[in-house]
Amino acid sequence: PRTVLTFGTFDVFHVGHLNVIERAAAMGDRLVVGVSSDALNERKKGRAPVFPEHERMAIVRALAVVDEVFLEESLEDKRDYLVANEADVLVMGDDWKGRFDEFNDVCEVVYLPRTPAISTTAVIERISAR
Ligand code: C2G
Repeated sequence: PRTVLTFGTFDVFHVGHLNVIERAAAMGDRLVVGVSSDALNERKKGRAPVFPEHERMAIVRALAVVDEVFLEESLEDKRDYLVANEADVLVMGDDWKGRFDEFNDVCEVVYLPRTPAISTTAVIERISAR
């Protein structure tokens, strides 16, 4: 079976997240999703996600196309995550274009176009403007 791996924070889950996950699933037989931990987000973005990691993982795990979910605790461990999950393909949105090309030796690396005009930040702004 062809295993696809994708990563993300998936905070305030929206249709842009769904689109990338569904397209990733369509590229193989088994989809594994690494959900970024709260601590990783705090280090990377200087703030915690709106929803805590166990809630973000529960939402992603409940999607029909998702087979397995794990907590992504460090960006530096990406190679280990790919190998441990026996990934054949790494799929990311094209905001990450080129950033994971170094993993081409362990799997295929594919960047999919982002869904336009939606983001967690835009959703938060829309809600605060009400
Ligand atoms: N995404 C998308 N279209 C949008 C918004 C997001 O296709 N309008 C995709 C991103 O490109 C990414 C996935 O949805 O592939 C998750 O996005 P984020 O939750 O913003 O993930 P990020 O914080 O970039 O975490 O190891 C990498 C990190 O875990 C990625």
